[in-house]
Amino acid sequence: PMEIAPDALWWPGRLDRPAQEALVEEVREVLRAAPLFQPAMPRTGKPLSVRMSNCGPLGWVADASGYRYQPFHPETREPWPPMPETLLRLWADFSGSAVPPEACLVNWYAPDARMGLHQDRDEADFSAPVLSVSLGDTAVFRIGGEARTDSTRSIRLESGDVLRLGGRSRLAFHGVDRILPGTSTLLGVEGRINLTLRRVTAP
Ligand code: MD3
Ligand code: FE
Repeated sequence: PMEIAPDALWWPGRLDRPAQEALVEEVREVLRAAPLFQPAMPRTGKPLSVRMSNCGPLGWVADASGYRYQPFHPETREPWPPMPETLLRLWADFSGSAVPPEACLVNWYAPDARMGLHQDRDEADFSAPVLSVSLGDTAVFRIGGEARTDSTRSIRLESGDVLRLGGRSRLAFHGVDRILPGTSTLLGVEGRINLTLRRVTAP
């Protein structure tokens, strides 16, 4: 892998096309049980452009009352569907963590969606890495340091890429500047899916 920031490892094209297709099928099954919802900014209630869902015991949600992890879908109130075996295996292969992931956030980017520069701080355990898998259209991804003003570098995350954010990169600022529509045929529509697998609770 390539180290794109201290302790941030990037495996470009790590999943071949059949593996990507199998993952997309599993994501579709997750989304049948737990439909995409539109998260909103705390306080203002301004909608984020990325739509989301989750699988696993806990899921990340965002609404006017705040950002948090909870065990059920914010609209259906149903428990999140189980984490597919394929994702558990990916975590075992890439995370370097001996314990299973507790949450998989599914992010859906329409061609015009983006994600502003932010830190992931809603987890009670920063010792475990975050594992990201990209599917569909390419994203222009930006990563900096632990201060918002630190310099950033940007890379193009393509379908099948795997990224592990651990150690010194776990609290790095990062975001998605834009999607490059039409760069992948995987999903049959323009847009991108990103999966992030995480530990959430204190060790
Ligand atoms: C760096 N997702 O869900 S994945 C997120 O492409 C998020 O959907 C982006 O940022 C996406 O919070 C980026 C790569 C990623 C994920 C988590 C990180 C980079 C990270 C956590 C810490 C540092
Ligand atoms: Fe993030």
